[in-house]
Formats: sequence, C-alpha cells, structure tokens
Amino acid sequence: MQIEKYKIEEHNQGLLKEHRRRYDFAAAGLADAEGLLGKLVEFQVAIPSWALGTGGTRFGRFSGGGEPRSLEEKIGDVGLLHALNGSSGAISLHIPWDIPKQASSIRALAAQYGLKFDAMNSNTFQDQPGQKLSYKFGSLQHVRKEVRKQAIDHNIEVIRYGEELGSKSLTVWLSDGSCFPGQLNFRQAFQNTLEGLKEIYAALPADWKMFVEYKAFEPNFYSTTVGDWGQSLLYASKLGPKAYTLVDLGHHLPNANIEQIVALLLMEGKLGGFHFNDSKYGDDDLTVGSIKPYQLFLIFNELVDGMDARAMNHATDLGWMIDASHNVKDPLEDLLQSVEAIMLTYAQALLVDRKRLVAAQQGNDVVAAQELLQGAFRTDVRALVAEARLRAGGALDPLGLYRAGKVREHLIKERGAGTVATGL
Ligand code: LRH
Ligand code: MN
Repeated sequence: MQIEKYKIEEHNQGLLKEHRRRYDFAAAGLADAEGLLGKLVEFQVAIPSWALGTGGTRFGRFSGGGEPRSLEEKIGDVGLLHALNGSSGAISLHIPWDIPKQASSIRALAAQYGLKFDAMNSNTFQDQPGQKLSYKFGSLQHVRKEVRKQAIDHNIEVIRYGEELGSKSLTVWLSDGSCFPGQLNFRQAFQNTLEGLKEIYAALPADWKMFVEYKAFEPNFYSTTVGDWGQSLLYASKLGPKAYTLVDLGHHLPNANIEQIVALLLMEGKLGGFHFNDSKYGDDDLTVGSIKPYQLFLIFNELVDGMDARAMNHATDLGWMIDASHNVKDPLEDLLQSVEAIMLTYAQALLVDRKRLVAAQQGNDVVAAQELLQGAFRTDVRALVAEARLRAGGALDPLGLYRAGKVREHLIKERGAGTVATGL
C-alpha cells in the first residue's frame, strides 16, 4: 500500500498554519536555521528488513496482522515509511531471511520508492533447513574447520547478494561464545574467528566496509567471542582499513558509558555505524529514545563533536541503522517513532554551542558545561524536524497520517490477519 503525494499535501495543508507559527518561533532562536535544516534533510536512517513484522520472545509472539509476505512487500512498507517522513531512504537486508531472488528487479523496485540498500547482514546464529553442519557450538569460532568454512562461505555469498543490490557494507554479528566455564578456549576461539573474518575481509570489494558488531551476552550466557567494544576494535584493527566496529545500543552491560565508547571509536577512526534501539535491562530492542533519551542525546553529542573533528560527512560517513523488535506495537508505527527520535536527537546535538563548551571544559566550569548540554537537550526541536520533513516532501505528522489513512487496516485487508514476516 502506498500513500499518494496528494494525500500528503492535503494532510500538510491542514497543519501548515500551526506549523509555520511553531517553526518561525523555533528558527528565530537559531544562528543558522538553514544550515541545520540542510543537515536534517540529508540525514537518512536505514530500516531493518527483519523488523517489519511483529517480534516475539521465547514466551510468545502476538501478530498484529498485515505483515509483509515477501521482500517486495517489505520494500513497499519501507517505501511507505520514507514517503511519510523523508528520512528512511534505505533498507538493510538480512540473509537468508530476505534473499533477493531477482536482484535487478528488487533493485528497481527499491529505486521506485527512493530507497538504497544499506549494510547486508549475514546469519550464522541459526541452522537453516538442509544446512549440512550446525552452528550450535558457534560458527567462525567453531573447533571444526568445516563448520568455520561453511560460515565463511555464507558471509561471502551475502557480499555477492549485496554487490548485486548496490550495498556497500557487510555487518557480521556472531552469536558465538559459551554458556559454561571450561566450555571454550577463549584464545583459540579468538584466533579461529579472526582467521575466518580475514577470509571474509579478503572477499570484500575495494569500496566496501565490514562492520564487526559486538554484544555482551545472549544467546550465550557465559562468554561472547565478540563481546564488547574492545574485542570488536581488536578484530577490526587486525583486519585492516575496511573493517570497523558497529555499536548496537542494546549490546552493552548495564550502565556502560556508551557515549564515551563512541567518542573513542570515532577518535580511532574505527566507528563504522549503529544499530539504534533502546533498552532498560538487556537487548530489549525497544523504540529508539523510549527509555533513555538523554543517553541517546549524549551519544549524538559525541558523534557531532567527533565527526566534525574529523571533517566527516554526517549523513554518509557512518552507517545509521535501526535494529528493533516490536512485541506490542504496530511495526510501522514503532519505526516511525524511532526515526523521529533519531532526527530530534541529532537536531538537538547540532544546537550545542561547541566553542562555549570547549571554553567551559578548559575552565573546569562543570556547571556551565552541563548547562550547555542540557540546554540543547531541553530545546523543543520538533518544528525544525517537521520543517525538514516538509522540505523533503514528507508529512508534517507521519504517525497522524499513517493512522488517519488506516494503513494497517488496508494491509490486513490486502495481506490477511495471519501473515508472518521473515525475521526475528
Ligand atoms: C543481534 C542483532 C544483530 C542482528 C540481529 C537481528 O542481537 O542485534 O544485529 O543480526 O540482532
Ligand atoms: Mn544489532
């Protein structure tokens, strides 16, 4: 289902007067409103193909109906999100959940919606039907060479699919690890994994990147072979210039200072990108900014500071991706909320007066430094983000139009109430 342009314009007409009042007030207080808007319009967030259906846990899964039945329908759903907010201009595929049977037609279909293909994701954390060797005891870390080879071959196959689609990066998340002390030789597991990643790295096209995603625990609950930023950085440094770390916000131990991790990885030139979500306890994969919005702001504050220090292009030099799972919300509404949270937080981070912040830090004026950050975080930037959407041809109120357009009802009528999308 698509939302026609005229419906978006009609929707905006009804909200324009109030929006203008709010925008003029918000822009009046800014030194360079046009500059900020330009950055917001350029900034695109990739939508995970595996999060367009209802997620679940081992205790249950409660489908909301109308879920996409094919990669084509998934691209349609992301196209709808992008039409509504103008900031979801890419889709990140997971193989084999979303194998592009006819890459050229899939690529053409995505282009129709203005979508690009962001990082490809491999999967050696599940055994597929008919798979020769099991990943029960890991993949690249596995004690048996033939299991490691099977995992290496799969990752290279994923790169080949990505090349056909115009993707430029591969994300490798390994569930490898152990559940009990004594089960694993940590050094051997590291060496096996590094050898495997080297073979995958060697298969990367010249202009590709490899993202090594770390995670503290789950599905292994004693050790994880790529368990934290330090281990991921170790692999990425030993692999070479095309290898980077990937920060999934939910993959840290409680109270980890993620903004400091981000600052240091960026300083080292080894930060590749993000899987945005939020969490209160573990890898909860909740809506971005729904639990710890100030932490998200502090992360974007370090990103803007660190990227400007390296003269990086905010929109294109890092991988901006969502990785979430929707157990109780409509997946498309949840994703609209997540993209909105990212755009609002990026806008607030752009408001920080960095010259005055440096002066406060140099003067050990702790209060002034905190006031500068919290001042930006407490600034209502919703009208600025809405104006960027308007200029990108999107809706002033994406969620409002999604609901007024009864999109989910249409999708259920079109696809049925019991369809199940591939993914988590
Ligand atoms: C692992 C992870 C990884 C994906 C998977 C769907 O927790 O974050 O990025 O492959 O979720
Ligand atoms: Mn992830």
